[in-house]
Amino acid sequence: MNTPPDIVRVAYVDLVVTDLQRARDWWVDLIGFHVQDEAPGVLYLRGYEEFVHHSVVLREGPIAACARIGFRVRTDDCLDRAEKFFRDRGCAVQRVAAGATTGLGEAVRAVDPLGFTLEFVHQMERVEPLVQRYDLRRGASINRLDHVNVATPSIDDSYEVYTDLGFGLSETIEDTADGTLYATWMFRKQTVHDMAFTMGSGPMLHHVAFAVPESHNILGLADVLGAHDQAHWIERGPGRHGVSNAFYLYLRDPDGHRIEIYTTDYFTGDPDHEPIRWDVHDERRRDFWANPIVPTWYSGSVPVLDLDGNPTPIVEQAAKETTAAKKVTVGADGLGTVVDDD
Ligand code: 4SX
Ligand code: FE2
Repeated sequence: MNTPPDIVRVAYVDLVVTDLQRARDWWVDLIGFHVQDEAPGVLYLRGYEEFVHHSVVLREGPIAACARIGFRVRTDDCLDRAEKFFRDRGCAVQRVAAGATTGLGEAVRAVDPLGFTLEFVHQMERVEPLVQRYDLRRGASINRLDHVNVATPSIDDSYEVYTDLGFGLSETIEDTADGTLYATWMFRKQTVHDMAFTMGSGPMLHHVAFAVPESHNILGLADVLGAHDQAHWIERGPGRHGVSNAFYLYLRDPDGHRIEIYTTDYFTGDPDHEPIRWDVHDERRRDFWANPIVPTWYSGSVPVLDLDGNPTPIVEQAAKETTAAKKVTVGADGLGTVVDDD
């Protein structure tokens, strides 16, 4: 087996939106992203704790979709390693010249065995630090891209591929009785995750999560959305996750892209770090206060594009976490109740 590329972190997403002005009003004015750069039909955004050109590209196009998920690699050699890693697995691979995306050096694009288009890059343009520009922060006070969560019908396959790519496992949701894996959280940087895999029809993008300084930034955003009569953008939360222990809020943008505002998970960098395994019947797994999860959160995801920019066909999901979980629910009072399957 060849050496995989040394991935530093998930670094950016390239998303298609159907109305760029509408997306700008939402992402920049309401949620609080910083506009680093723009050109006709495209917007480059970052958070206030990011020192490189962008963590989000929004491009205007015909359907809401995820064009690719970007990873920063440690050295230029890692581009060859990425190319070989995916070619050896029979995946479609493309080399892209520096500057193909503003702010990025030479890149390797590959469709992983699950159907997700990934991009690997070493060189990213460094830009002016904004960490202490408190005068510019607004909305949720976005700091940085934290992770990308994708929906796929085979969590087992994603676990295998991303383990080979050098990812560690921080947490799982599984049926401890029959061994079915419903979700995994996997990391390269020393947090709970860079990538999470959620059982669902796929390949599809489930959400993109951004770290903010503290839980009060999340509560503050929810209050501001309420005050502007814009609370309908909230899909789930605010709440405390079981998995990851992070404080969270999920929003859907005007195109249906799901954004998570996320803060204060934990360090995973010790060499003997061990995964935390949640049983799928534990109602605290996704919301530690056992608040019910809205059904749209499990189903709504957006298509991903292949290397030619065409939507990738979707395969139906294999098993339903919600159905498994409904057999026994544990209320906020800690008492278990039996509920019918849906
Ligand atoms: O819903 S979960 O508590 O399982 C969860 C979902 C934990 C961490 C995340 O980032 C997430 O999106
Ligand atoms: Fe998340």
